[in-house]
Amino acid sequence: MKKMNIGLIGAGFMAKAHSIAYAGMPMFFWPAPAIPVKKTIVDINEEIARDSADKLAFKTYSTDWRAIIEDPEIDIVDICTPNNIHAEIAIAAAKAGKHIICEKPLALTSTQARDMYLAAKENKVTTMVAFNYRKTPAVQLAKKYITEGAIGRILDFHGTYLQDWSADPNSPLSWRFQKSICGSGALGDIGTHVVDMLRFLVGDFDSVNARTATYIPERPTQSGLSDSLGNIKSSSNTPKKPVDVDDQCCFMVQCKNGAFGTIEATRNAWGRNNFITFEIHGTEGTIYFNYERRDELQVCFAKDNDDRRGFRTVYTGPSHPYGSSLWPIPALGIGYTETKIIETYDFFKAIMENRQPEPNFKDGYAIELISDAVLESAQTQQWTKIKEIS
Ligand code: SOE
Repeated sequence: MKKMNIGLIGAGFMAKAHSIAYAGMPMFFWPAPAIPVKKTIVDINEEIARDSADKLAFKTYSTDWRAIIEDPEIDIVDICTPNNIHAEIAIAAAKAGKHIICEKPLALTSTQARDMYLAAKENKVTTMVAFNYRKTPAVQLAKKYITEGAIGRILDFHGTYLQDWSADPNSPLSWRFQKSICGSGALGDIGTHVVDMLRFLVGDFDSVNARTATYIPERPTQSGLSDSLGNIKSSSNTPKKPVDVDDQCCFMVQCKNGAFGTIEATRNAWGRNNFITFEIHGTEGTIYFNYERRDELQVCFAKDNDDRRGFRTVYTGPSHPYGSSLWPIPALGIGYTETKIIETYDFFKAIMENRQPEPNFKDGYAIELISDAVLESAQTQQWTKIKEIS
C-alpha cells in the first residue's frame, strides 16, 4: 500500500489532533487510500519540536518549516501554525509540488487566500482546509436529508458557535486577539466553522449584514506564542495591551437560493463550551444539530400525521455517512478525533484519486470573502454583497 510522508508545522494542540488522525485513519478506513507516515514535525521552539516528535511519533523534528518544503521525501505539508504564516508556507509548499492541509481560517485576508488557492491550482496539488465539523456524521446526514428533499425548500436557518474560554478579562492576549496574527477574532476563529457548515448545507451566500463588538478591549500580555485558550490566568499587575479584533459577531445572511439566516459567534458566552448549533427550517420539515450532542440529529417532518408529528432523534451509526467505517452500533460516540480522522480520510482519498476534496482552498477562499464582507458590513452598517471568486 502506498505510503505518504507528512511534514507538520506548528506543534500546538492542533498538531495532536492531526497526529492522532494520521495514526487512526487506516484503522477506521481500511483499506486506507494510502498510509500516512509522520516524518517531520516543526516548531520554532526547539524543545517543543523535540518533545512533540517523541509524543506524537514523528521520525524527526526541525525548527525551520523550510526543511519540510525542501525535503523531496515529503508528500504532504500540514499547516497547524497561527494564521499569519499560512499563506507563505502554503504557497511555498504548492510550488514544491506538495499536497497541503491547512488549519482554518485559511488566511488573514481574502487576498492572501486567493494567492494560496491560485498557487495550489497552478501547481496542481490537492488541498484541504480543516473545517472538520462538517465531517461529523450527523452533519453529513443533515446534508443527505436536505439533498433528498426531506425538509423541502430551505426557508431559513440559524447557526451559532459559542464558547467561553475568553470570557474572563484576565485570560491572556494570545495571538487569537491580535489582528496581525489572526486576521479576525471570533469571526475567523469559530464563526467560519459555522459559515462552512451552513454554506455546505444551504448553499452559497450572497450578502451579509453584520454587527461586531469587542467587549474586552485589552487583555494581559502573554509571553511566547503558545495558545493558552484562557487556561492561564494572569496576575492583576501583568501589563495589558489592546485587543484589535472582534469578541463577538452576529450577522444576517441572504443566500443566493433565497434562504435567509443568522449566525452568531462568540468566545465570551459563559457556560457554553463548544456550542455549535444549527437549525434549518424547510417547507417540509426542520433539522436541528448541536455539536455538544453530536451523535444526534433532531428532525421533524411535516408529512408525519398530526398525531405523531414532532422532533425525533436520529442517532448516527453504521447506516449513516461514514458510519460503516466507524463504530458498529449507533450512539457509541463520535468525538473531535473522529471528525479529524474522517477529514484525513477524505484528504488522502482525494490525493489518490487526483481530485480536490471538500472543503478545499477554493472553499477556504470563498469563506474569506464572506469574512471580509462581514467585517465591511460591521463598519458600514449596510447589507454588503459578497465578492465572487476571481
Ligand atoms: C479556539 O476557539 C478553538 O481551538 C478553535 O480555534 C477551533 O477551530 C475549535 O474547533 C475549537 O476552539
